[in-house]
Amino acid sequence: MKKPLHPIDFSHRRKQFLTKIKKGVAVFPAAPEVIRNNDVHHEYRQDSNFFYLSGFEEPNSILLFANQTKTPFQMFVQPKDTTKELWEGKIIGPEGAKKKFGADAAFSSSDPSLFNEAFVKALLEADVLYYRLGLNEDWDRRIFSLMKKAVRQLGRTGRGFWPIHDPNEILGEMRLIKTRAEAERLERAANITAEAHVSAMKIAKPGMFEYEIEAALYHAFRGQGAGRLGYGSIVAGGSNACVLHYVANNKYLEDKELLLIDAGAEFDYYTADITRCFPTNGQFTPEQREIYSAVLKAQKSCVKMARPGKSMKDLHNHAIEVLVEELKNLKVLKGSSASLIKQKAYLPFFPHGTGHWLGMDVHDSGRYFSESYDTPRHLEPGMVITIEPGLYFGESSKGPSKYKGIGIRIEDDVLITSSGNKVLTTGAPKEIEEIESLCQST
Ligand SMILES: [Mn+2]
Repeated sequence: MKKPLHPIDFSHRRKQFLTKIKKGVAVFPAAPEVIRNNDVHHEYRQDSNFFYLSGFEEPNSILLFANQTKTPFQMFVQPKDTTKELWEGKIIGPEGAKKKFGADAAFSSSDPSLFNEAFVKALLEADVLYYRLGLNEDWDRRIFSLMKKAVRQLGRTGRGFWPIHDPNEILGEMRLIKTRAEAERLERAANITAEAHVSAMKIAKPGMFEYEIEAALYHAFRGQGAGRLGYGSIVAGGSNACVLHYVANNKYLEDKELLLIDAGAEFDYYTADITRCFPTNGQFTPEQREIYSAVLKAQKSCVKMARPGKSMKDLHNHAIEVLVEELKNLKVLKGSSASLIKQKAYLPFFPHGTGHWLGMDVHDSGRYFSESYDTPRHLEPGMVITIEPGLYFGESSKGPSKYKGIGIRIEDDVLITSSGNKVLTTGAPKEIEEIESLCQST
């Protein structure tokens, strides 16, 4: 049995959020259901901010926050419906929303006028609206038309529209610093994902197809209780590794080529994000070893550097410095390091960033800069980041021909702590000897 996790305190999150919006009103529509074909839907996943504040997973729902009303947290949810429940499973309903999800008041969402009236009423007493524009055009139109209605109700006051703020600016900050319960879920996602990468190393052989490994990863994720993928798995053999967002996963794995896997399990709405590369036949070629060692050196050095007071930009600059030195040693680049860095001579080989915030979304919410968006912000205890430098020599690469087709990225998930950091993904080995011995075992 895995040790039980501390529960997520949704009511505490709501209290914090309500304090921050002051006299504002905030609206969160549930993620829309998306039709796949005819009457079949794509797999449903609740919107991250919606879930963060409610823990509520049903579609066709709305959260309405308004401090100055007697019911600061209102939910509009699907009504109970025995026929629908027969086909699709239990519906919580308004009563359940109050009892189990802490709503101060809850109503049916199937009668749109119930939300519309509550929203206009709350807006009339508010000074600002928190609503994320641009996610859903139907919703944008609905909100604008209700605001117009509210303005009309004000009469001739000379007052204009309510300013609209993106609630993600508040929630991004809240989500950025992980609580113990959140860190535990990320660690569980990381453990599940690491174990899946290890099993991929064990089973991959020349002659298999990328999708067989993709299927093995999914088996390992779901078999350990992960709800779903955190993002589409990248299972890229040979030069496919140089396609940064490769998704086809349908190539035959050749002897003497590397397999790059970038895949993460989502556990309880928190996702891991791990990348590992290993030789299909169990042994790195000398060229693969050279590039791998260069990336590993940069990656480990960045992990060492990750601590409060440093920024993501510092880590990226550091990765660039190490990789430029390594590329010079490998005779890929020539010249003074300072001018190579200034000219961005590394970009054809290292075209992406060194990491990102990680949490409910794989590229999680939260500012990367100071509040005025001008200087990189410092890392703080509780943040979880990825560290993922890479080097790529694609088919059209201008690098030495002996490196052609090699693409390497090594990615760990790192929790920033007061004394430095804790790597959550140590379960997936990254040292050459460990990888080779795992690949050679079955
Ligand atoms: Mn990543």
